[in-house]
Amino acid sequence: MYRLVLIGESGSGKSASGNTILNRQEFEASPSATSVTRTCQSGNSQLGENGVLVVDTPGFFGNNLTESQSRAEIFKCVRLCAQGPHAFILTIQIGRYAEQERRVVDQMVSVFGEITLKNYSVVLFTRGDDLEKMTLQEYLRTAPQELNDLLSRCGGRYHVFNNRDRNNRKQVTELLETVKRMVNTNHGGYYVFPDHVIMEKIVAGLAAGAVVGACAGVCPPVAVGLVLGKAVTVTVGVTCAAVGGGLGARAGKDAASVKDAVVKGAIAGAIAGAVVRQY
Ligand SMILES: Nc1nc2c(ncn2[C@@H]2O[C@H](COP(=O)(O)OP(=O)(O)OP(=O)(O)O)[C@@H](O)[C@H]2O)c(=O)[nH]1
Ligand SMILES: [Mg+2]
Repeated sequence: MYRLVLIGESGSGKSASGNTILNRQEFEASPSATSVTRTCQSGNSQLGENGVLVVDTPGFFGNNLTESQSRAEIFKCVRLCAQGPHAFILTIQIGRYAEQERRVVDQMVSVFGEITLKNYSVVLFTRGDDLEKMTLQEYLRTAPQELNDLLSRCGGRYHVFNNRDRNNRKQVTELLETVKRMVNTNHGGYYVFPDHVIMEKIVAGLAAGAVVGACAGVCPPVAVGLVLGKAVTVTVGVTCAAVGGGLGARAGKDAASVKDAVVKGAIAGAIAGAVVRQY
């Protein structure tokens, strides 16, 4: 089963395109000024020889989530794709390529790396009906160079959907053909987070968890020990650091960023310290 993640600016037609691919009203799509999709959702269908799983995501921008919440949602959606997605479908409205769209691409590269564009992305233009008599090629000749550069960065893979014409199944088959070719080129591979990104978050979570865990576990007993004139062993501190570090590393692995990993690690450490010193 091919696993596809729809990514794009809020209102660019991700949910509508997901519905066109699945040929049913799986995701809510509407002409709202604010973001419609708030959390990642998925739906699948036995399309073609392989079947597809489509993951719809909240818009990177133009939603009411903070950047960190957006990133966390995006990470979650990649995890909805089992081991990782075969393709990122980057939706862009016909007639638009401005600051917002550029930022989506920059953000995508900063979260997933340039390799995502090169090996795992297909640009999907939506509102194909707005082309009227124009072909996509003619439209691209009038489009900004930067948009054409983006298509090159995505290995020249792009398609157009008219989501008002869901019965046009040819547009879907053509998109899936491109996905299939790309997956074959990748020898069946799919996108996985680079190890170093995960490692950085694990280390950040571990360090924060260990330090905060040790402090939370040791500081109150030290204070109490001073008051009561009792000696305090380092065992409590070491145990708290170990448990806090372990929990911090686990929390860090799933965090949206290194900064988030530090916060989550610290919280895990504080809880570990508080619990461990009870025993
Ligand atoms: N005419 C036309 N309208 C479209 C097309 N694709 C999407 N729309 C409309 O554009 C609006 C926004 O589409 P959505 O699919 O909700 O956009 P989204 O990217 O999921 O938006 P968020 O969930 O807010 O991030 C809806 O009213 C869609 O019906 C298209 O190909 N043609
Ligand atoms: Mg949506």
